[in-house]
Amino acid sequence: MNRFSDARFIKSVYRPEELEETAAEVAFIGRSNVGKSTTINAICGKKDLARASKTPGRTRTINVVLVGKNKWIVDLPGYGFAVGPKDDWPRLEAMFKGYLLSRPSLRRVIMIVDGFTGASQLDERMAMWLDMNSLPFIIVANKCDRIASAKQQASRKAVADKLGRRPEDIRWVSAMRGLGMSGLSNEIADILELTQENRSRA
Ligand SMILES: Nc1nc2c(ncn2[C@@H]2O[C@H](COP(=O)(O)OP(=O)(O)OP(=O)(O)O)[C@@H](O)[C@H]2O)c(=O)[nH]1
Ligand SMILES: [Mg+2]
Repeated sequence: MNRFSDARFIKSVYRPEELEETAAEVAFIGRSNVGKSTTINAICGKKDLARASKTPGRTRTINVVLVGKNKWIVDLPGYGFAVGPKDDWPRLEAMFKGYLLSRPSLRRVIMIVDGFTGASQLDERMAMWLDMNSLPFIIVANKCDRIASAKQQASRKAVADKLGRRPEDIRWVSAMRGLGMSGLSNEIADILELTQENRSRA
């Protein structure tokens, strides 16, 4: 049974200081439009927990999904897309870096990259920043449904090379089509130590 079946959206905040302590949490980061919200929805098997949209830069707040007793999946704004007022990104960046640096119970950062267009320089910089700050992260390459099967291996290697990882360390998924999602869901449930008894209703 899906260990995320009781997941529900609980709140959006602008400031990390507004968040209480948790038992465990994971946070999703990645370029705007890469599929963070879609991936969270797919993991939880629900459609609208985290709002997904065609408009890049839609997620502007820290969004919290409760997935177990005092356990969260956190959806953060995407980086690398200038929308709204010109000076908006520094504010968003301060918010999300502030969040990442202030959570003792943050078990893992889930960094989503676009498997089709490849990892960007911004992704590379973010990976370096996470390493510099000793924040453990896993890399998920999404949108693999867009890649012809003959090109899968080369794409995988390109993403891994760019981010200084081995190809086998990258989780390759399509959140939209569900490919690779049960493995990723299980991995995240394990990271959060979710059990049936320990779901959000409990
Ligand atoms: N082909 C394909 N499209 C996808 C996949 N996952 C997400 N998308 C599409 O990509 C677009 C952006 O998805 P979101 O989940 O809103 O992306 P996000 O990373 O949350 O975006 P921001 O909140 O703006 O940072 C939507 O149109 C999705 O339908 C996938 O696996 N394959
Ligand atoms: Mg989003």
